[in-house]
Amino acid sequence: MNRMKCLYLIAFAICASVLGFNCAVAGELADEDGSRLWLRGDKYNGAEVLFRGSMTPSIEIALSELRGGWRGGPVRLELKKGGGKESFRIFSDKNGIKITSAGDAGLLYGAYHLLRMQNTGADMSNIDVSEMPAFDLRILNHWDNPDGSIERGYAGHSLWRWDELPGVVAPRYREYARANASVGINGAVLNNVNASPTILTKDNLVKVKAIADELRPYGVKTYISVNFASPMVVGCLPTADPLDKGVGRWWKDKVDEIYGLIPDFGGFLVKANSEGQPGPCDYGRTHAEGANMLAAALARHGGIVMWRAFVYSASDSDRAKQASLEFQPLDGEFAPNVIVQIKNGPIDFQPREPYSPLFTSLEHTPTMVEMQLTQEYLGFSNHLAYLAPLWKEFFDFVPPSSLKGIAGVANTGDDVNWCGHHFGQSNWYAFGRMAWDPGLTSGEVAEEWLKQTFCSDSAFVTPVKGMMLDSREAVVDYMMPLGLHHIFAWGHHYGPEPWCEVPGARHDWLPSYYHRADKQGIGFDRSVTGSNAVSQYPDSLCRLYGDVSTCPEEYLLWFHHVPWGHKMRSGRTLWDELCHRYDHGVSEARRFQCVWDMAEPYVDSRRFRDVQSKLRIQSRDAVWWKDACLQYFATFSGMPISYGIERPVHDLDDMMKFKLDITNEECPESGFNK
Ligand code: GCV
Repeated sequence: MNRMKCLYLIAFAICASVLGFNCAVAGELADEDGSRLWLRGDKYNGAEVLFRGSMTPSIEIALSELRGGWRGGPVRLELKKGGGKESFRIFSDKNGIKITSAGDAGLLYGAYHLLRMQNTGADMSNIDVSEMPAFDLRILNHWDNPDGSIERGYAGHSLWRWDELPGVVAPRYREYARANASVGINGAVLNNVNASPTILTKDNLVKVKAIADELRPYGVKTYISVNFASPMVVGCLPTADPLDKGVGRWWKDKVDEIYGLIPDFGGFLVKANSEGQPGPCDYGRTHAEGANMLAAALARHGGIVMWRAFVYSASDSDRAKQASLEFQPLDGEFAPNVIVQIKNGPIDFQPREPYSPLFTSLEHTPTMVEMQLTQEYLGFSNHLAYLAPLWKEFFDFVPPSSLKGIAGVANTGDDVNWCGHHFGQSNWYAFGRMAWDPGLTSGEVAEEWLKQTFCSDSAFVTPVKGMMLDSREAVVDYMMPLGLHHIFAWGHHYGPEPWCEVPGARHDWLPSYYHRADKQGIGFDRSVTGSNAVSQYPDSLCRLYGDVSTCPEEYLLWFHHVPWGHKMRSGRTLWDELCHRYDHGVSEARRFQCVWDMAEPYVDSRRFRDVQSKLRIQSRDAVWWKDACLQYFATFSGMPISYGIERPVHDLDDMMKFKLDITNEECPESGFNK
């Protein structure tokens, strides 16, 4: 191909994408079910794509993706020495575009990056882009059970069809791997952290191998969660004591067996001595002793242990302090291939939490953060909550460079659109993009996702992106504003039950433990005169959070028990501010409905209607939250619901009697809806 023709084709590709040719005129859009995610580029099959060198399955995929999707001039892929195996450079020279990397994974990521630039209308004149991932470990954690259910999964059943494997290997495994690779996710923990020991039986390991074989060409490593008592349950040993020689040997043999099947196996994720799971503390051993025993078995093969710090034994009356109290004294005691995996906040994936102080107090221990994509506490797959702003908020406190990796509890299932809500896909997408480059803004990522998933017309992208960016804050406002947390219903984490009392239940599983509303005020006093959780933060934050007059209002009721009449920055009393925040959350949910309705000309009618009906549920749920919380808290404040806001439409008594009939693995069709 001559140079002019090549430049012409590049120019055509740029113009076409800038003009947003993937948006048809209103009325001409064919229905889509969302199964193609953000990878909707139509097959073109005309691109000249060259590679010279030893072919690998990943490079074959890179070539085929480019041949199918690239609409510009020739592209050459080249392996070169030096640099990270996942890093890449894309640049243009007189022969067209070149992608170079030291590894085949890097070439694959480079191919997806080039396609993303094309499909989002990026400026590709004089292209010269060098990219390297911020974290080595960019892993999805699936809480999938052997019976096909998913703990806190709201998008159908598990992707993994354990009953059919290894004989039948579903095509969705590759589609899943492809989606991950396209955003740079390089690992998947296949099973629930509440792990069944049976994952380690020979029969099941062969199934794990079958999945690993599908994920590998896309650069996605396979990991599994293991149950600490496996030597007893699977190996019939009398103990699982990590210092017992027989136990160590059992794990070593098991690990050897795994690597015999899966030579590039990633390692184990472990939830130990947490919520009833077995662990080293059952034998008087520490978390470090438990983790290091597994690490020794894995180290010879280059495997790692991701050891979760999600523990809350009653070492202190404040649950928010317990993980730090248990793990901080172990700082420096973990083997080099152990990474302590810490949830972003000190409690449990609430709509808003301050960061977990373990991130700044573990100075000699590799750590990784665990985020939750599945919306266990943010309206399941019914509510639109774009989570990138939540993750960015975390990175404002915990620099990515201080972390080894990032894990996301997956929101995928076997629903046709993967995530239950079309906009749930944006969290999967954003997780991958931010794990690669946490410096991207939430808006940049939302825009990329919208352009590829729906349409690039700015009349669509600008308002819908605005809605996404405001969505998480709206959820905070209508569920738990000003630092309130964990006031969910007992049987599920979907709707409000701030009044919930269950005789004999752990106090720290009940909403009243968290909101502490009484006649004087509301909120959990974690200041120095309260539980003193503030002291777990560095001095400057300890002072900031510990003083009611300087504490950021978004964390106010997290750190303080505040009188109802307390003057807020707005000039309102705390009670009035609470009323206004709840009301604002409701009006935001309603505004999102308007934004979406106006987007109708740009979206196929199937996906338009799907999202429209979810937004209706979200608005109704927002009113439910507002009416329930405000009327219940009014019984303590003794104050009327601020007159400037919408009046309650539900009776407190009705809401208190209402029980949503769902299990933890279902997404309800609606909430309280009288
Ligand atoms: C996998 C919360 C969830 C549990 C989850 C646990 C964890 O408690 O409600 O379903 O269990 O966190 O992260 O281990």
